[in-house]
Amino acid sequence: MVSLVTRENWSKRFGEWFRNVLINAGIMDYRYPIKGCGVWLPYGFKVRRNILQILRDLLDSTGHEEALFPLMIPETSLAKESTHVRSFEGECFWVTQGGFEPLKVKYALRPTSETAIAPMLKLWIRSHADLPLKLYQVVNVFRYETKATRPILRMREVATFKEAHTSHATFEEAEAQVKGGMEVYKKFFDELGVPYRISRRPDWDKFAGALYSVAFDMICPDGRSLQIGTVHNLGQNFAKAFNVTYETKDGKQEYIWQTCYGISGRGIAAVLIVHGDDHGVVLPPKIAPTQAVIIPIPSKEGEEQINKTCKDIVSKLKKANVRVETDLRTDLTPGAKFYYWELRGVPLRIEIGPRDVEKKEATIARRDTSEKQTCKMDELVTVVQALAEQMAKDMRQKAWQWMKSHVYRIENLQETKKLLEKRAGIIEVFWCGKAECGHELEGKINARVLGIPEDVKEKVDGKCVVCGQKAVNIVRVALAY
Ligand code: A5A
Ligand code: ZN
Repeated sequence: MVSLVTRENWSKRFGEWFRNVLINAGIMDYRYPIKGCGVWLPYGFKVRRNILQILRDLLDSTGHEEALFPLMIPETSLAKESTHVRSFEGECFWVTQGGFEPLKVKYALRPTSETAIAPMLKLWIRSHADLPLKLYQVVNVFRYETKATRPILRMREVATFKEAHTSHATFEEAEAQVKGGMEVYKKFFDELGVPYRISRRPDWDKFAGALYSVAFDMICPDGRSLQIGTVHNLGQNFAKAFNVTYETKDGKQEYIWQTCYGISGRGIAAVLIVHGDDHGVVLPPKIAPTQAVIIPIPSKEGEEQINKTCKDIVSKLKKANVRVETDLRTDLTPGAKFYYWELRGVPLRIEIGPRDVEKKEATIARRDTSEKQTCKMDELVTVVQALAEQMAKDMRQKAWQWMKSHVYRIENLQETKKLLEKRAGIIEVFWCGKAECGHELEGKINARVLGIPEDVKEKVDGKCVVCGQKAVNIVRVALAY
């Protein structure tokens, strides 16, 4: 057991908190003998599965279909789109040998799958009737990250990578799909109570091969931003590189228009990070593998009665589809059990002691607020369900409030720099829109341009913080992970 970071100020030592909580709560063991690879532990795997289910449901219900493409991409395919290959070739793990035999064409372990999919689209798409085609897969991708790797947040084997790839007949349809992808991601993060800002990345930071990229960023407890999802309009770049065309209604050949959007394990990490506290993770009830844990408070006389009561409660809650478990371990004190389940973020704890049995009551504690209440045994199911719902709402609201209090609108560079040094969060400044000013801005404040707001549209009336000329945009900056 690795010790948790001190209970005060975990936000200042967030990296350490995160690493420790992952292993202590049984989510990921990062001690695998390859840098940037980790093991999803059984409990973490259950959380992961529940979170992915939300994403799958959202995609399935909006016309996407799940598929599975091969892990390896021949270099000849990867190299077809020139911007894409330039950005990714240095980030690939390459397979160069089969057994002892050198391969004639080396294979990349997919860093992302545009170039695995495009040659197949060419076989499948013939006419406008085949469009739109909206596919997604949940796979592992590999990126030879040179920045410091971090568990889940920056992996070399990104073990959880949901990528959607869509093909359309027109630019307008692809544009609409970009909005559609953003809607899916908004719903996904809202369901998890993860607050975000959506920004259109500057041209110099867009996905390699895209017309433009839109990103969801969250703010970590240490004030740094973390990109948790991206939506890209690929235009016809890959279609042209792979010669993927379709026959239009009036019999002409036209290149397809494409979009893609991805969420990685960071989407899971985000939940752990925004809701976590000094005691461990706090899971929204919807994704908690165990939603309520029953802990008997032992007493010599009443033991039989207590165990019977626990069993009754379990069967009642199970009937109501609550994922419930009783902790009957005899080698742990109730206090040690509280600690154990708190660390793992179980939303509700139900304590049953002799007094509760006597009074036909149960004591329920909420993980997020530590509030305790008693309720009549015959109202338990209703109370548990209501508490779970309330908890999800409160967690979402608290997280959004925290994030909003870490977004600033500032009109000069000095103050922006000062705030960033204090790791205050995301700063919005006025920008003339010129790339030179953008780069200069990044240099001067030693931070990253996240891009222009895609979520809030407002009239811009101000001066560029770099050159002083009339601003055309608000631009967001932050210390970014
Ligand atoms: N094909 C598109 C969707 C794509 O690959 N986009 S992306 O490069 O932006 O990756 C999608 C998301 O994966 C990013 O927004 C980021 O949140 C996450 N991601 C990227 N590299 C990662 C890494 N090394 N470890 C964990 N997550 C990563
Ligand atoms: Zn300027």
